[in-house]
Formats: sequence, structure tokens, C-alpha cells
Amino acid sequence: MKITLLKADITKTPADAIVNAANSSLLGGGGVDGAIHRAGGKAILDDCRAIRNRQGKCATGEAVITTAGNLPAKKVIHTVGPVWNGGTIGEPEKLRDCYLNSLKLASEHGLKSVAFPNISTGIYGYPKEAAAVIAVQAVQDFDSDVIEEVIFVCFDEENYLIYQEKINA
Ligand code: AR6
Repeated sequence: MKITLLKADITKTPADAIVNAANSSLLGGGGVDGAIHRAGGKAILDDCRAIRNRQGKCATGEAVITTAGNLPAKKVIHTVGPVWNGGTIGEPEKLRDCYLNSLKLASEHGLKSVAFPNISTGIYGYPKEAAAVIAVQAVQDFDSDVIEEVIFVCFDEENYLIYQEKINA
């Protein structure tokens, strides 16, 4: 599986699936979540509502899949990252689960390229360096015959420089 690093807006990334750093309500929010719903349009929210009606909220570390609406991607995978609370209440495991469960869902849907934002490192306050180590490790550990490329899409320069170092380590 090839790993690519971009400094970009994930809503403009033409991957088969883009991953959203959502919250458990699945009904939108700020940060990358807000950007994805704005750019993708109402169809994404409609799908999220249908999932809510079916299964209720999305637990931390879990992932669900919807249409990508007007985005260049085929699908959006919504995953709920952990809120950073000092790191002693399972945040690292939950963050790893976000990456693994998103990749599993992409694989099950035959999606060959998956773009990830830096989950939890914005509003949820996860330290960027530690989050990058977990993200890169999870992707490297994931075995798939389906997924050919994982793209880490960094929005800020700090994350971009951290990922450059971790991917090449
Ligand atoms: N493209 C790529 N990355 C982006 C974009 C974009 N357009 N916009 C922001 N980022 P955050 P979280 C980066 O706060 O920490 C929402 O309200 C940003 O620089 O979006 O998981 C949800 O509804 C950062 O590196 O997500 C939840 O309530 C990364 O995306 C909560 O925020 C994640 O920052 C989730 O918080």
C-alpha cells in the first residue's frame, strides 16, 4: 500500500474515499467536518441522518460510510476521534481504531484510495506528534488486497512537517 502526503484541503482531494473527523452525533460541526458538509452538500447529511435513525450515535473509534455528494470522492467515511484528555483513558487505542475501522470500511466497499485528515488534532486537542505516530503505524499495520493508496492530507504546516518525518522514518 502506497502512502502519499499532501498539504491540501481534503474536500478537493480526488480519492475514492475521504475520511471525516466527525463527532458522535454525525450531524456536522466545525473544522474539517464543517468543510466536508459545506462542500459535499445536503446529500451527506441526509445519509448521516438515516444512519442515526438506524443505529443511533456513532461511538468513538467507530466509522460509518455515506455518499460524497458533490465532492470529487466516491464516498465519505465518518469516524469519531477521541477528545484528548491527557492520554490515560484510552485515547491512543481509540485513535488507532479510527484509522483501522475506516480502512476496513473502505476495503469492504472496494475503495482503492483513502484520504485521511489529521483526526482529533484540531478541536479535540490530541497532540499532533503523538497522533501522527499512531496514524502512520495503523496504516502500515493494515493489510488489504483492495486499498492501493492512503493519502494523509495535512491542512496546517506543523502537521505536514511532522508527517513528513514519520512517514520517512
Ligand atoms: N482539509 C483537511 N484538513 C482540515 C480541513 C480541511 N478542509 N479543515 C481542518 N482540517 P478538526 P477534530 C484539519 O478540528 O480535532 C468538529 O466540530 C485541522 O487542521 O476538524 O477531530 C467535529 O464535528 C486538523 O489538523 O477535528 C467534532 O466535533 C484536523 O483537520 C470535532 O470538530 C482535525 O481537526 C472533531 O475534532
